[in-house]
Amino acid sequence: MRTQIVAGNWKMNCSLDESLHLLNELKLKDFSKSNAEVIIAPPYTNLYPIHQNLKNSSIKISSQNINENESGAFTGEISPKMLKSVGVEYVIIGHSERRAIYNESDALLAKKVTAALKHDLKIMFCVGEVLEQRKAEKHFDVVKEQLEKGLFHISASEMKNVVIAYEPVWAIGTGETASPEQAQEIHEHIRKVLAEKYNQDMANQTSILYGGSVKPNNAKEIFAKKDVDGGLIGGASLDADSFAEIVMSF
Ligand code: G2H
Repeated sequence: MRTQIVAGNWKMNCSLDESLHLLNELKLKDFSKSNAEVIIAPPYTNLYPIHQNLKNSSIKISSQNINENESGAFTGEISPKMLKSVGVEYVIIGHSERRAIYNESDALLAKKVTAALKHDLKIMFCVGEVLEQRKAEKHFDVVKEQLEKGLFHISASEMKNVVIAYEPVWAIGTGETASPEQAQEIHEHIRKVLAEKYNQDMANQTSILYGGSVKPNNAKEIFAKKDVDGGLIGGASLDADSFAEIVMSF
């Protein structure tokens, strides 16, 4: 059976005090009632204090980004080794905001994937089409190309450390959500692409998350689809009750 995951992407929100407050609220929730693995991705500045405050909790920590280099003159950047040293287990790579606002190319994302794996960091690799591509019915091709160019240079055994997050850009932070059927259709496509590149076993074992305006009132029906293995949650992850309700949808 695949690992079910609910990950909260806090984006550029929460000062240190606010992060610790949110964390304390999350720690009061009984996530053992859910089958999902719970991950939070706070901003860089709050990773270490959160790690320190997470002792004895099953919640795992992710960063929202990573630099592809080992070390050196890269002002403002954070290396894989630094992330590892503050207790980070996962990294988000290829979020559409990084692709669009910071012009992160498929080639750069491929380097980030290699760097993360080299340092034993697990990856949540994001793919997803923009509205024009969806309207032109190019979404299947777009997602396949993003996987081929950013991820498929790694081996089948390395894929065990990768989770894929499908996030249609038109549904991110907009209140628009893909319907459960739209999510299922493209998740099934992603699994087929994985099987063609690697093998069916690998495809069956890979968790594929949905992201894009997941809220407590729509999580259950999206997560009920057979190829949807969880969610990458933005806005709703900033409220402990909402996030916990989404986690409990499993
Ligand atoms: C998509 C998602 C989290 P939101 O970016 O990755 O954000 O749930 O706010 O649409």
